[in-house]
Amino acid sequence: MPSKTITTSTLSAAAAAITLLVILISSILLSANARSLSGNEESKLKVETVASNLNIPWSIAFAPDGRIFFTERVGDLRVIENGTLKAQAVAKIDVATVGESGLLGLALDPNFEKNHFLYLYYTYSATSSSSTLYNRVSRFTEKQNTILNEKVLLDKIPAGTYHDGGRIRFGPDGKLYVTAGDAANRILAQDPSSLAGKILRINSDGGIPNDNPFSGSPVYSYGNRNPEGLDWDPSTGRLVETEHGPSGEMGFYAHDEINVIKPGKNYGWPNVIGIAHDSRYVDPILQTGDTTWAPSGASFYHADKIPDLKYKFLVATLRGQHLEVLGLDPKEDKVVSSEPVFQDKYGRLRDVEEGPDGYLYVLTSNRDGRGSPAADDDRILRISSSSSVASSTVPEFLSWQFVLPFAITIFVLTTRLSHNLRTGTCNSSTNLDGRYQ
Ligand SMILES: [Ca+2]
Repeated sequence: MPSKTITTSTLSAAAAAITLLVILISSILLSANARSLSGNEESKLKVETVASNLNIPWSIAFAPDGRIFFTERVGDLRVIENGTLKAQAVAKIDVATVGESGLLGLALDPNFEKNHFLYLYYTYSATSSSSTLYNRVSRFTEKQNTILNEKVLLDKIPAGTYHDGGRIRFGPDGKLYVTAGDAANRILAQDPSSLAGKILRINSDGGIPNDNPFSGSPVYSYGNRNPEGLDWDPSTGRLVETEHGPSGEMGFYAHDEINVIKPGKNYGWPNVIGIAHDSRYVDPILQTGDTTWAPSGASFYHADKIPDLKYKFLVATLRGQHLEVLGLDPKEDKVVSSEPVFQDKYGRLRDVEEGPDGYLYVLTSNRDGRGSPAADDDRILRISSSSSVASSTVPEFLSWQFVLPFAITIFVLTTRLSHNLRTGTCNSSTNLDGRYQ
């Protein structure tokens, strides 16, 4: 029978080795998972074309049954089913397509599986003979790749050749958020009675939520020049928005903005531009200075398929011709990292959305009159990870939150066990009675 001394030292050595091994393995795996975005992020991404020869795709949405709906600015709502783009449009909306206007935003109801409600944002002419344009948000019922029963939810949003906003997205609160541009009439952005130059918030039936910041009004924030993208940070719940800066107004250019949108706040346009340090207005958390991105659709990335992008805020840029990858501080409203990918590779980018498959879908906008379209433009691109390491994820049981307590527990137990063996006592909670005595 081995002596207590030999048993104790052998046990201690074995436990220490196990503890070290667990820490070592998890360190290796975690360091692989925690790669920073610095340098050559693009080489880790694989790009495939999902659909081509499109006409200015503007917004994309994923149905729970696997179908992918998207808008084309010329007025077509289209669908990809079983991986194939249907030649026939789901609907042809009678839109005004002057300059930046047309069929823009698209959202599916959070309860689409049951109610088949589909929401569109589009520009129309006030009358057939009028040059007055408006934008509106309407709800339709989708039925076997057609849409029926239009119900106008929000109407007479000022529209124009330029600055039509147009993104619509459901928030985690179940409300529908709408980005409205200033319609090139900048004074409207500061007018609380106008729907132009605002972030708007409505119920899914068009009603005004009781907790909106201005009673009876869909206005959620104001002083927004031409916002075209918004999403909610999964780690903090904050609403982050993209906004085009000036293109010659009052002699100013560029200064595109990323803003954290808070209810009832004034984001400055046209009284101030970029970061103004003026307490009357909320400053952007990022401005592009003299560089123009022309930021459009944007999404936070939630999935595990592309680990380097997890929780990053991704921005599709038009003039900038890249996808901007932004890291936001989880505690403060500030940007802590910024890296462009796909610079000049696919041209102008209109929207980026995460699919239910965990891949990213990016819409090009090279036929919008400002690009240099390739033969097969426009396209919908699917972004995945090119590296097998990057596409695998660290199992949850190897996360630090688990590993550290586990290692500490092993250490404490073995230390206590060694002590007990040396002193010949044993705590009943370690359940070792009879084994070593
Ligand atoms: Ca601003």
